[in-house]
Parts: sequence; C-alpha cells; structure tokens
Amino acid sequence: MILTGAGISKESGLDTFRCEDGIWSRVSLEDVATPEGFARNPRLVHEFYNARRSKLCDPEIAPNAAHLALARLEQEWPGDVFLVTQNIDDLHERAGNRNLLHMHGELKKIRCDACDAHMEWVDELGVEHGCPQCHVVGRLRPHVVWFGEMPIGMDRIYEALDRCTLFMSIGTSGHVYPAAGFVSHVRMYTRAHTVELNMEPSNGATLFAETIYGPATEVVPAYIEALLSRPR
Ligand code: BV8
Repeated sequence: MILTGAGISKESGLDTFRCEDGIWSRVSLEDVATPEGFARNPRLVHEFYNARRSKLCDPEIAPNAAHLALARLEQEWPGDVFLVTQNIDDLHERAGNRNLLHMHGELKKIRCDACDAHMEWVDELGVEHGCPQCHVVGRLRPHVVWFGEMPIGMDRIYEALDRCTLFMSIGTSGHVYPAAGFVSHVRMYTRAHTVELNMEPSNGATLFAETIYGPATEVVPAYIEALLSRPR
C-alpha cells in the first residue's frame, strides 16, 4: 500500500502546498479549495484550477524517476500493489500505474453539480459553460475534493490498509486528514512494516518504523530496487 503526496511530483515541475514557495503561500486555501470559497467566488476558483490544469498539460511536465519506479513495482512485485495518491495530477497513470486511486480527485476531470455527470476536461472551465449532459449552465466544477468534503474511495482504502504488509508514504507532509492518519491505522490494526520516503520528516515521522530522507527521484528508485532484489 503506497500513499503519495505533492512531493513526488515536485521534481516534475509541479508545486507542493506547504513548502516555502508552496501553493498555500500564494493563495488562501479557504478561498480556492473549499465549497464555501467556490460558492462565494467561482471565477477565482476556476482561475486557480485552470492555471494548474494548463500547467499539467504542458509537454515539459512528465513523470519522473520516482513515478516510474512505482510503476515498475506494480509490474514486478509478486503480490498486490495498491497506490493511493493525494495528488490530482495524472503523472502516476502516465508512468504506468493502474491499481491507482485519486482520493482527492483529478485535475483533468470535472463534474456537474446539477446532474452529477463526470467527464474528462483539459481546457479552461468557467461559469458560462453548460453541462454537455443536462445543459444546465454554471454548475460545472473541478472533480477535486475540497476541505470539508469526503475523500474518494475511503472504504476501499481502509479495506486495503487492514490487509497491507507494507505501508509506504512518499512526498507528503502529513498535515491533511484522513490521509495523515493512515500510518496510525496501519500500526493499530496490522503487523505491516511502515516506511516514510520524503525530503524531510513529516508531521507523522515518528510513527514510521523506517524513514529515508532525500529527493524522491533518488530515494524511491533505490528503495524499490532493494525491495525487488530482496530474496523472498
Ligand atoms: C474530510 C485537493 C471528512 C485539491 C486537497 C482531523 C484533524 C484535523 C483536521 C481534520 C481532521 N479530519 C478532517 C480534517 C479537516 C481537513 C484537514 O485535514 N485539514 C488540515 C489542513 C488540518 N481534511 C478534510 O477536510 C478532508 N475531508 O476530512 O472529510 C472525513 C473524515 C474522516 C474520514 C472521511 C472523511 C479533505 C481534505 C482534502 C483537501 N484537498 N487537495 C487541490 O489539490 O487543489 S488537500 C492537498 O493538501 C493535497 O491534495 C494533499 O492531500 C494535501 C497535503 O499536501 P501534501 O501532498 O502532503 O503536500 P505538502 O506540500 O503539504 O507536503 C509536500 C511534502 O513533500 C513535504 O513534506 C516536503 O518535504 C516533501 N517534498 C518536497 N519536495 C520533495 C519532497 N519529497 C521528496 N522529494 C522532493 N523533491
């Protein structure tokens, strides 16, 4: 069971949230990543996600060695590998991971709050757009999980946490729940080994049996090479 956060996509050129020059140092989380903020000023929220969506569509932005190492693990590990990401970018699937869940949604998807249609979307989105399904105007929103909203796939996640033998957390600061609580759940209910791979200790660092710090493109491929070459 692998949990990833914004740190794994940093070296691909995508911003993190809480680092010095992070996203939340430039815009207020309450304004752009809450349902209340969207109700107050939908244009501001669309602008925020349109900018991140067009950056993600920039050909310069591609999966890095850490993403590719996780795809290799899914292909070569004899047992199950389940990848849960807090990231809304599509770099894991572009690297080749398939058993993947975006618990906070996807930037290249939108949904209609009137008819609940979900659809792929790579262009600018605005309040003037009508839903291709129900034609209601102004009820389309990014398919992302905002603060105060229920994350996606929680049942499937807890089912996997309960039976994992290895829990690996990569590139996340451990600030946001329920994701930040997964390591405690694993320690409480399983005998799984727990490892944190990150640039620096996260909020939950002391909860991990093993911690390795450094850039994801270095520490993740090395850890997975060791895992795959370990005699079983
Ligand atoms: C919910 C999508 C009910 C949008 C995001 C318990 C206690 C306290 C608060 C709460 C609680 N339970 C719920 C809350 C409220 C809230 C919350 O946690 N608030 C925080 C701020 C205190 N949680 C919620 O509202 C969640 N919903 O709880 O519903 C519920 C309860 C129980 C069970 C089910 C439901 C919904 C939260 C989702 C919000 N949406 N994103 C968007 O992306 O725009 S959160 C957003 O921030 C990201 O998705 C990510 O999940 C999160 C954390 O960011 P990280 O990925 O960790 O990034 P960060 O910048 O913080 O850290 C980067 C790390 O990488 C750093 O450690 C850095 O050192 C490292 N790094 C940097 N460069 C590198 C690197 N590592 C390796 N290599 C590098 N090169």
